[in-house]
Amino acid sequence: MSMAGSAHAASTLGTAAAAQGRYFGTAVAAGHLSESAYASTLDTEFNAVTPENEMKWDATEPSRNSFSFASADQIVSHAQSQNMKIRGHTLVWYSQLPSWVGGLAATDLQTAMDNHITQLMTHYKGKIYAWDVVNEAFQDGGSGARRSSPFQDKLGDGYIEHAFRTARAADPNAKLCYNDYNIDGVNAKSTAVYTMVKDFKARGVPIDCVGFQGHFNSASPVPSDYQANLQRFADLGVDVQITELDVAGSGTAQANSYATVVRSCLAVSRCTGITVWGITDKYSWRSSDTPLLFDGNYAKKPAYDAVLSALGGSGGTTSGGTTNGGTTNGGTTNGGTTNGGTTNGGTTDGGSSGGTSGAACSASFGVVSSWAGGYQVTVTVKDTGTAALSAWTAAWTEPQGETIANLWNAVQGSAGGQTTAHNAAYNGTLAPGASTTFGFVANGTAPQTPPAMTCQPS
Ligand code: 9MR
Repeated sequence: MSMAGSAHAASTLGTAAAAQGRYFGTAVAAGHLSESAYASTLDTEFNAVTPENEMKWDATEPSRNSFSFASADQIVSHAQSQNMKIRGHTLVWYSQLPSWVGGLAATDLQTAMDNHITQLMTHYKGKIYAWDVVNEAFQDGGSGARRSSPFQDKLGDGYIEHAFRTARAADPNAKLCYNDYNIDGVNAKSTAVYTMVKDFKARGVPIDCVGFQGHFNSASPVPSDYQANLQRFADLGVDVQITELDVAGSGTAQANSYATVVRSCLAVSRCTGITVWGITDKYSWRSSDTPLLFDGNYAKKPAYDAVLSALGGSGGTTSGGTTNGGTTNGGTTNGGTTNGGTTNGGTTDGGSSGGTSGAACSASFGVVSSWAGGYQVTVTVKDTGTAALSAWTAAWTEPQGETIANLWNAVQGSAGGQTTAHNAAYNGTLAPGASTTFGFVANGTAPQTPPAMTCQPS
């Protein structure tokens, strides 16, 4: 594709995040969608949504086996019409739980929990990017213990993994997340969650992601080990997402906290996206803290500019910022799991294709999307030998003058004047014939002919 003029950075949160292979979402309340400023800010700036309350148990199954989806459906169809990702929030949570659930005896409670998960996930099957399967199951403070709830108290620790297994069966294509607050830094609570996720991964319990809510204020600021904490979870082989971000405050301090969160997410290749917990301060769950990116009149705050700039975009309040800067990828990409929309691609085998004796692999390059000044690539690495691989390194030559802005699901390096990508801790192992992917965003022009890529099984 040709694009006249100089390269423009993306000028909305969603397009800027997409250029980094991420989504930028917001919590949405169905009741506000009819307000034009609310809907237009949503549609212009964001490319993902989370229903703020409409998918919770009290909203969707107020009495047993009687499901009401109207409000959540409204958000889902709005999001779909705008090509937005949808996070499902939430299936199993101690709060906003109708009293009939707490009144059930253990066996019946298990049946009701399974039914609730299955009914919701079936109703929205194929439409949800990620579900918060279990929310806030751990206690605050230093104990690392599970929080008391009807589920915990009657079903025991095993209810969480049971919920995840039930969820996987109901919609195998949705990412399954555990979501919590006060787990943003390394602390006793986050370590308890970490230990659970590690155990799930070791035992094959299906879990794909951890949601870090990110409700910050002066008593609970963005921790200094925020990025390191996200990374330690990512290193377990799960995606991480910032799911309910808001920062009490105003001005530069608030802006800097937001920027730190965005930069930390971008620095962690498996951090697939950020969701703020509302659009405008006037509808925030803690409105008096003015914690969001738009004020009560939908004016962009300094925090908005800081986020856009940290995402690599430009054109916030200072420069008008209403044009789209030539971005063409419409915000449908995401880090590490991109598929579809490949405009060109090619494979160059490191060995030869199909069943080379011993260890061998290939790397194939596919452009997922491109915009003025940048493009996103997914590389598929395949074990083309007869032996299993425990590591791989892909190598290619970046076109002169181009740089990689961000690379995920592999570790970037260089050797012999080429760019290299070595497997991450969690995707080095490949059986013969199996493949995995990594991705990157480059500053430059998407090549018409894919560059030659080599792959070494080490
Ligand atoms: O923002 C939500 C607010 O409108 C509800 O009244 C509240 C009730 O519990 O839940 C808020 O959302 C919560 C989210 O579902 C889970 N993490 C904490 C959020 C803020 O309380």
